[in-house]
Amino acid sequence: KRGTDWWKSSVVYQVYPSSFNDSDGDGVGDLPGVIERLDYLELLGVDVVWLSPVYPSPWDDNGYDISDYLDIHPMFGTLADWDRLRDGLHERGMRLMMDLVVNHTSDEHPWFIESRASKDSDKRDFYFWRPGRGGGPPNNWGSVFSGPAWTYDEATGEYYLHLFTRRQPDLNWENPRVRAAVHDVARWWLDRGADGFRMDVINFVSKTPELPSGPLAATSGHGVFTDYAVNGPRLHEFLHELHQEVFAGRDVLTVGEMPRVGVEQALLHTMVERRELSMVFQFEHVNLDHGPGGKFDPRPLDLVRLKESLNRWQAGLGESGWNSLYWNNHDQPRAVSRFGDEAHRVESAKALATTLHMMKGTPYVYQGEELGMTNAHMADIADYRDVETLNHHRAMVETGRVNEGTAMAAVARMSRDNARTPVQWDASPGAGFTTGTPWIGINPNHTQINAEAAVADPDSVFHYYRRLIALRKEHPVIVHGRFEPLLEEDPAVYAYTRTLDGRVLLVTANWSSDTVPLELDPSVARRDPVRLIGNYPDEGAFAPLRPWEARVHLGS
Ligand code: TEU
Repeated sequence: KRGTDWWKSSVVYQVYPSSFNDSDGDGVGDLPGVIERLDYLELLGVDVVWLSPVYPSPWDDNGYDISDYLDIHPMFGTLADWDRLRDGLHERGMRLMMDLVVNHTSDEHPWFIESRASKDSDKRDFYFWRPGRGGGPPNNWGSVFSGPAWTYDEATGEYYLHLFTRRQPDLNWENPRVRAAVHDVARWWLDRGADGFRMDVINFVSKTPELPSGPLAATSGHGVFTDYAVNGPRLHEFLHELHQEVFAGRDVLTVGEMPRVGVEQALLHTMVERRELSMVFQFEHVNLDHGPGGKFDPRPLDLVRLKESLNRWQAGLGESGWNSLYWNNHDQPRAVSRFGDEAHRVESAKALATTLHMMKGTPYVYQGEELGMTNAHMADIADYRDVETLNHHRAMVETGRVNEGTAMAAVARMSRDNARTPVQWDASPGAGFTTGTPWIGINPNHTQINAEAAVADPDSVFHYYRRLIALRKEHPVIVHGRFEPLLEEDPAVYAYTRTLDGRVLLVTANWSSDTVPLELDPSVARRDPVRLIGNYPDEGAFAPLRPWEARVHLGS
């Protein structure tokens, strides 16, 4: 459906290519491997595939450090393979969204190589170069991945800024030539047939020009850059310019990844008349279980706080903005382990999916989430690959701030590698992912949890996702209905309604392993509610909810 807001009734599936499917036995997933699984994705019923970076990269941050925006990393294949993937998706009526990582490049990108070569380089102000201050960095900012956010470069005696690793220098978007270069990259992929972009930490691209030091972080000893390098003064201007220069007149889906964005800003970013983005990824709900020390200082999740947050986003963007909806991605632990309960794995995976997919917004399914894949539970730091995990583990243990056991428990619970173990296609030794040695360990539970078993089992998490996704196409109330929360203070039940043209969708889910009463007046579902989907035998809309029971009823 060209020209309409097709992305409002779409479901997006995220492929993290190095862990998705390896076609040539080198232990790393690749583009031909994705093409091999297009029938599986079509069966699931997803509409868009978001492909995490597949560009040439030295792989310091698993491809989020790009050295050539206009090619394919040889380990993934070639541009001809990309064209075949694009055609394979389009033939199936599906779309392909690329990952645009333009807050920073790799330090091996030609732009940075030229920039660092000399102070008079033509590309010098493509990046943030500053003299030191008092024998140290220009300000006190710390990197997201631990350590300082500045690295001294001997060759020209100045420091350069990197909010992530030192091999991910930040691009200077104050420079109109940088913005024009980014526009050219985006246009190139759209002209080649891409259908949109997920835009990496795109709310980091406007910084306060003076780059002032920030308040000290709780544990790192470095300053926090959030006040000066996130949601900065020219962000709306830069995004509107990008829209007008590249997206205007095209039928594209754009989603801006925005750590620390609030509802008010997200509304401004997603109101269609402001011509910025289709939607954003916000992070409030995936930061609720972070302690003062951040993600590796985890705390138990409180459902009432989760409901308050997500319900506020539903209310805030519901009428004139648009929400993305996600529990998982390649940066987050697996939802069934983090928000659900592995002791009730299948029921809780279905309950989490029901809670999310019936909300107002565009749902995102992360590879393996539709199988109820769990965290990896790797107990040895040598099994981890993620630079964020390894850096923070080192920072915790080397400083003695945290004992080894506590550090490993935090890593096992929160590491991004939990989402990056290979997709479990079958019960064979290589899980149907590879015939070689995988770049990261395969979860031993692939013998039970795998796509082959799931597709064959009508009661699997997979077929439940397939039916949830199909409901979105069948019932306009799911896409357009007004969201209204219920039982906000209930510690175990997530409940809400969606209302459109006299029809009411009642969604209830028990986020606990106890059977709990459902204290709702039957009038909330109008008359004769009919169950559309549920993960237990149907005992009616208002019967007590069994452990991790979820239900969707439609009344009118
Ligand atoms: O992530 C942004 C980001 O800050 C995440 O790293 C996440 O918030 C962090 O893991 C929380 O501890 C994007 C990409 O999704 C991520 O994979 C990259 O590592 C990062 O940017 C740098 O490109």
